[in-house]
Amino acid sequence: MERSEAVTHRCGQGGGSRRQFLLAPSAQPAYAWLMRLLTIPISHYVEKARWALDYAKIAFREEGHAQILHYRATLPHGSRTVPVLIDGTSVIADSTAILLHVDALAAADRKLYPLDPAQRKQVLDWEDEFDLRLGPHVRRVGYHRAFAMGKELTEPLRGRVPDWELTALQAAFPLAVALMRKGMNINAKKADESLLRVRSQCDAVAKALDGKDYLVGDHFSAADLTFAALLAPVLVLPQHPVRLDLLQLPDDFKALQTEFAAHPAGLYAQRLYARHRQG
Ligand SMILES: N[C@@H](CCC(=O)N[C@@H](CS)C(=O)NCC(=O)O)C(=O)O
Repeated sequence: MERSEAVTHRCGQGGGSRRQFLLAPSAQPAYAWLMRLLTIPISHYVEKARWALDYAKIAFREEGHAQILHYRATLPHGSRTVPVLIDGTSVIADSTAILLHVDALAAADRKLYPLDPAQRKQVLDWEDEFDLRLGPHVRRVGYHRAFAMGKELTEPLRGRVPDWELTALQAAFPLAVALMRKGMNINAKKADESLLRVRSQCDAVAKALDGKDYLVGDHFSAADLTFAALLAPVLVLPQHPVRLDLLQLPDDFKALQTEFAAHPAGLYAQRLYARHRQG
């Protein structure tokens, strides 16, 4: 009889907030496989997972999907959100759980979590903080301003999602925007509130860095990676594998980019991309 292998990853171990993820077994047979990463290519949580896999030099296949249509790929694996990593029989449906999984496989010089328990806790605490208090606000501000681009916003998906999904998303763009506005509570008032939250997170990071290169200890860690990946949508960085064309962006989005690119925390994120985002 086939055993139903439910794996639980605890995230934020030792940290203030605790999140648990029950991982459903995959239907994929357990023989030589390439890991699969189910994505919405422009998602910043996806970029966090993708960067960690690239940094660990782990081969994987990205299976990109258009927003909303991604449910066809993720719901059978028990997740509404991307990224979802499928590694043999394990399905890992959360970016922090993915980073922990990847880290366990990474070579010693490519680890993103320190071995020292106190430093490890600090890294996980920062990561939780960014996941919960930075990512959703960057997304809300970014989408609110980028929606004005209309269908152009979907162009970075070309070649990264099935053609029919892009065609469908573009054909139903106003409906998709309405659903996303509702699902993520995106409106002018909320976007303004989120902008204040992004600013205060950036100020807190700049204060914590206090001239240092990295948030915890002397090494690049999951804390640094998470901050840079989750702020990246408003920075529009040249090293980002999936980015919007800055010239095409609405003026109020360009203003966002100008503001955060010049912020000390934005400069730190840009340094992290330049130094550590080769893959
Ligand atoms: N806690 C999750 C959050 C991931 C997340 O919010 N993903 C968004 C894309 S940026 C998503 O899939 N949203 C689709 C939905 O909620 O329906 C993680 O860290 O992986």
